[in-house]
Amino acid sequence: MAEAAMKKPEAAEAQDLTDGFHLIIDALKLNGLTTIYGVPGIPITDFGRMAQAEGIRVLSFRHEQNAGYAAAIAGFLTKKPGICLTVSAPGFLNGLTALAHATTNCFPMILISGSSEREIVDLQQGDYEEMDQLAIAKPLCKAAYRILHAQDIGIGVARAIRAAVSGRPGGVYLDLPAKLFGQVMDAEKGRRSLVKVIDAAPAQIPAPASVKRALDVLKSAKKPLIILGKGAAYAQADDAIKTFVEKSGVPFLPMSMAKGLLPDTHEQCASAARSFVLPEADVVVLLGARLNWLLSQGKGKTWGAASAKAWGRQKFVQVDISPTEADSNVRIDAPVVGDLGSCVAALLKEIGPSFPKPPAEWLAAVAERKAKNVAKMAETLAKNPSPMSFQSALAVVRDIVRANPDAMLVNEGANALDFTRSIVDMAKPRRRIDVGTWGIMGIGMGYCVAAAVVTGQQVIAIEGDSAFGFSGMETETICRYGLPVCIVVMNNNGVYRGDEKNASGGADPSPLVFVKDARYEKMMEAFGGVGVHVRTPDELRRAMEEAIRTRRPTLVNAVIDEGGGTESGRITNLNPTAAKKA
Ligand SMILES: Cc1ncc(C[n+]2csc(CCOP(=O)(O)OP(=O)(O)O)c2C)c(N)n1
Ligand SMILES: [Mg+2]
Repeated sequence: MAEAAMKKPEAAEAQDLTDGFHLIIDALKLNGLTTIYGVPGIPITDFGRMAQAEGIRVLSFRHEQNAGYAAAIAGFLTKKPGICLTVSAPGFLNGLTALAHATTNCFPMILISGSSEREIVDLQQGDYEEMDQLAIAKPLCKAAYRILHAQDIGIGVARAIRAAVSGRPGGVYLDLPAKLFGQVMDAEKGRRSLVKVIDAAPAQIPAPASVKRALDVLKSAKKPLIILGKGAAYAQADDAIKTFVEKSGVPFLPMSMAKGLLPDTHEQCASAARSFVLPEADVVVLLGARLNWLLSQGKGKTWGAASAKAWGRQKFVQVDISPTEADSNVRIDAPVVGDLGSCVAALLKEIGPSFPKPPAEWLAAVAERKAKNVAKMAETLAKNPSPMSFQSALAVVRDIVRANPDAMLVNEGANALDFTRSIVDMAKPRRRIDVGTWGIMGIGMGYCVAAAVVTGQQVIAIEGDSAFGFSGMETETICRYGLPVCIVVMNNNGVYRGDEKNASGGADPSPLVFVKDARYEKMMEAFGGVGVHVRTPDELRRAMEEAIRTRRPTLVNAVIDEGGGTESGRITNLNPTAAKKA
């Protein structure tokens, strides 16, 4: 009954009219976009209600940034744009970080924001939540559009979808002024104005000559290496990628969100020998991985060069959807431009059964280094110190993830991130989602909600205590929707570590430390979820097993040695230091 009342105004029904509200809903549904992540308010409150009434899943968050991160990662997981819905000015701005994050990470997302009266905003006459949102969004996304008239909704939504998913995916901004929602038009004309987007992300086939060149370069290698990036994970070409890597016999390194494309336990996986294979390799095949800071821009000591800006001696094959990615940092000897799936299919077709395997000495050297590092790590993992170390806690998480290979793993923090990435093996593609290109804190709870909603799987979130704080209020959202999320807060009392002192000797704590022994688990209890405080690996194991068995929203507050972390985790070297001599 309430549904019918919300559907359409009586009068409009009688005259067979439709309105902006319903045209937007119909346009989204027509294109299979059936989940919205957002925060309600003027001018989109009714829109959210009506969308829910019309069968769209509308997930309300406590802060737009978290809704935006949810939309962004939903885009990564589904190859359809994730939809975030925000109110004007402040809500829009809160969502904007996530839109920029989506663009930087090449995730398809559409930020739909209500906006205030154009004529008042443009004359700067002080409207409610006045802001020229389109202009502000533009530099932070792949494309930005505004729809002024109901008859343009079909085309506007279609353009937004195409821009988000075609070519290199990214964030798109769609500005919907308040007046648009209420506009009416003939229902039949409205229906005909809608556009079902055909082939939104068309295959982009690589040039045959580029494929041949790439394989020639690879064939010439004495010490080849394949690096899998999250572009390879995004492509959902898992079988082809696995076959290519296995047929080539080349050791591979997964970037963190590409972990699981091939299992981390695969014999060709060189993760445990990363610092050996990067400087030693002579030919590197980049599959959907960019040579950004995460790979030291392809140069410097990481790659065996003499100094920070110098190039190593590697030759690079780069497979990427964007033609301008090649030569962005160092020379690319064989660029292969196309969508990852088509490129790998083309490489596979050409590779043939007689393709030479990498020299045995190289494989043996990688295997030897790997074995040494794995043995060293096993020693650390076997220890059982009190309080727990990151490693002794994560040894438990590793076992739990191994036993639940379909579970989604969300991960953020500094030490909490770096240790998890290296200790917790992934067995399947797109199960690990993390801070991405920016090393951004705050993605945690938004990612948890989207991961649970999109996959229906158990979600395990390994969170630094600082990282968790950025989105912790969404524990209410997780409880409200009853999502199977188990959050483990690696509680070391602060950012990087919890034992730092105020150098002035004053009463304020160091900028890096928090309230000692904070009881984060009570946040989950406050909303009806399960909170557990654990001090030992056994307690942690029991709490996680119980969370997974019951699928109840759970927060495990894991007490970790406050002196066990290092500044910025693995990227201490990126902190600026003064050049002056001591
Ligand atoms: C949005 C954002 N703000 C700030 C930072 C800087 N930063 C990097 S890691 C981090 C928190 C690290 O502490 P925690 O999450 O507790 O991890 P730990 O190293 O203690 O395990 C912060 C604030 C960031 N990366 N992103
Ligand atoms: Mg911490």
